[in-house]
Amino acid sequence: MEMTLRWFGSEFDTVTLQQIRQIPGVTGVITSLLNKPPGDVWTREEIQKLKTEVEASGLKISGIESVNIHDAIKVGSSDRDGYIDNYIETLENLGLEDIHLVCYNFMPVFDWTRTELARERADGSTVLAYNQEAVDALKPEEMFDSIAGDANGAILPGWEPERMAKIKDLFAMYKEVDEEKLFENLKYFLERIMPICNKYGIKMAIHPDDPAWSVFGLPRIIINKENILRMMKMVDDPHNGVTFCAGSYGTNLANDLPDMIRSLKGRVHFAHVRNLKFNSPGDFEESAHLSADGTFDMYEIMKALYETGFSGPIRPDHGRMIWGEVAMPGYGLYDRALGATYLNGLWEAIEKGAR
Ligand code: CS2
Ligand code: MN
Repeated sequence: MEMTLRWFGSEFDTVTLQQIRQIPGVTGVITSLLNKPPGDVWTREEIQKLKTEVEASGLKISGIESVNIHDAIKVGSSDRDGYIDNYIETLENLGLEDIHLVCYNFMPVFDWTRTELARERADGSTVLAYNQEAVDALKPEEMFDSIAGDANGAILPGWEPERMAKIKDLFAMYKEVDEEKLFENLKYFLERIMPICNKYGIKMAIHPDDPAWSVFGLPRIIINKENILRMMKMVDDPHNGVTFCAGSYGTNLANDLPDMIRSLKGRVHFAHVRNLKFNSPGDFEESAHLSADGTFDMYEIMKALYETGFSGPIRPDHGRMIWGEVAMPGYGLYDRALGATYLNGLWEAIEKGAR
């Protein structure tokens, strides 16, 4: 595996490439052109510029998170082919720039959903948290306002104000889309992009829906073992793979995370490894990465990755806000650096123990 950190680009991130470079064992970043609206082509020049900047710091681009999918593709509307053509062009430009991993998601309207961005814990750190009763009490259009105030001024990826302003239209677009339709539209998209992925060796890594169930009545499909195996089978190409995000699949306690990793052998192209602490099945918070601080056995998760021969990029996911840092919620430097170091330690022990 290759230890990485997510980096949003110098214009948007409070964390610098130089800081990331000093985290022991981190050799690459997972990045994006954050200001590109879904559906636009990423030009070679733009990608080159990003790459030059990252490489000048001594790091590499280990993958893109995310090239977002336009809603027309998810809904399957009549104009989807033009957007897929643009996506293919972006993939080609990434391939030509020697970038071979693309993370994306197929979540309708909302990307990840949390009800608090700064829940205070006993040690004074703050974390992102989710409470089902709080969601049930909100209308979708209130969701954005209810969390935006806690974002430390950052624009949250997936929650861009321009998109949220059109939230009612977005909901209307998805009215006729149920789970079956979403699967069909995903299949259509993947079948169209697989030739370019094969040509350039680009691994597509779908990110699970977070939380892993339907919110506000919207269909969600990338939520459990059954559905993800169905997806792997429906487009049975090694370039059609997954981002195994422990914190997202883990929102549903019925998901056995190490077992899911084992069942996806060879198709896990990217891993997000983080922990959650459940206070009840409908209430969880994003704890420190350490097993002892949360509900998951992080050793077993890393061991399943190791034993299935996982060799792709891995990154700590959302961290707590600690030591007075002000940053995009979940994406400060300090706790993610601790997470990377912890995950590296687990990996070293597993690797040496296996000899
Ligand atoms: C990420 C997702 O910050 C996060 O919660 O895990 O937003 C993720 O980047 C996207 O869903 C991937 O397309
Ligand atoms: Mn994730």
